[in-house]
Amino acid sequence: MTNSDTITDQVFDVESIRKDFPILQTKVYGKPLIYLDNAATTQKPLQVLQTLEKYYTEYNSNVHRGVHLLSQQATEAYEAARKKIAAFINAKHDHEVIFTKGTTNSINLVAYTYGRKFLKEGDEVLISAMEHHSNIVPWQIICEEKNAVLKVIPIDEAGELQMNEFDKLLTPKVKIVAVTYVSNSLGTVNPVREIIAKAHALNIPVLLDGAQAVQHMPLDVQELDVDFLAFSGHKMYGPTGIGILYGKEKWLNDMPPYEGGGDMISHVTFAKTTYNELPFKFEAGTPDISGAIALGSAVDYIQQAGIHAIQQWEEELIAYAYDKLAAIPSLRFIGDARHRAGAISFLIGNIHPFDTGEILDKQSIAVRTGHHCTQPLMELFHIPGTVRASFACYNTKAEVDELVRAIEKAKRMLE
Ligand code: C6P
Repeated sequence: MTNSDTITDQVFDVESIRKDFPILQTKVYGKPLIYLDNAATTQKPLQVLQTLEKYYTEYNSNVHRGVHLLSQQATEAYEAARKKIAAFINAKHDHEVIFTKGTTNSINLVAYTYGRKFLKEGDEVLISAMEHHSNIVPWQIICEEKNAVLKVIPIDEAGELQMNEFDKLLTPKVKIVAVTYVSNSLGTVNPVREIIAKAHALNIPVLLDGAQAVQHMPLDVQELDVDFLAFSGHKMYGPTGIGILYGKEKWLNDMPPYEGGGDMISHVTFAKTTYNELPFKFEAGTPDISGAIALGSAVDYIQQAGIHAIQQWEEELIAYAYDKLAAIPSLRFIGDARHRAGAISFLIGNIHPFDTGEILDKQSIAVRTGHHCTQPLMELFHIPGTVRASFACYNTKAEVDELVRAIEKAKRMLE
């Protein structure tokens, strides 16, 4: 089954999903935890935790190295996880899926290797005003090194990309477009199909930051025809320390290696080294073996729940939350895009987001406050940060009601 399969009859039973996440039974300050910081990292289901435990208790061993049984088992499980992830995003080849440490690491890999090979003085890299620092800073570093220019697609008040400005900025000088699929701060879902089609019309590759997309909606890299996709395991019910770079075979073959070391070589002499084939060329050193295998379990978990069913449930939940939050006097949303997913950002009157966050915390509600690693975006809105509630498949409408009640209490205390 791939992501693009339409599942119309899958029932989403949030109460039974919740039973899979032991941490949701935790009490914070004596009250049940309400976890609404899922854009930062999601909680992990038992299935993922058990995979980690099984690996370390039953077949912990290094991959691609030993002839002994345990090493073979570890290698098989590691490569099976790659296959699952390739199927999940519908990659044409398994070797287009590179295990990395996470989204940040994946984007740095592309910035350094693609950038080193293809950027020249005066070339441009096009990003957007709503990027996470992880999709700004690596490009700044390589642009500085290459005397290339970083250009930024502006956004409007609603937090949507100004596509007419994108059209003007997209010239043959641009050597790569790197944009987020879903904004972690605003929840905006960007028109990535249009961006990719327009960039490809000029033979410009596109990197999508999928950190806030893959856990919320079906994503098919062949259908999108995207050149690179970066995402993190820990935001999609998997462990921290593991992530994915998908890249089209053609680009990955053309790019030089990122890090040198074990596993990424074909043959080493002091005079010259030849490199391993894909995907190993980009996986130097002992990888996060348990993390990769457990990410495979997280993908199984999402597939079993059904990504379409998850999307449908989260859309219903977010629409419910918007309606309820909109009814709170003096609450204003930061970002009001027509197409949104995952996160809702807001401010209450003149109350500093940290103060709201602290009072919510004392009522056992975990939200994130601050700039969310999107400082340039916060500057555009002339705000120090936002309060952000971000959702996962295990959240409920009752939790949204609790959030609303807690915000009203915060208002009474602070306004
Ligand atoms: N955003 C948030 O609370 P890493 O840290 O490498 O797993 O992911 C970085 C990253 C890149 N792009 C986007 C769109 C992201 O949202 C993130 C992580 C978290 O919003 C932590 S700052």
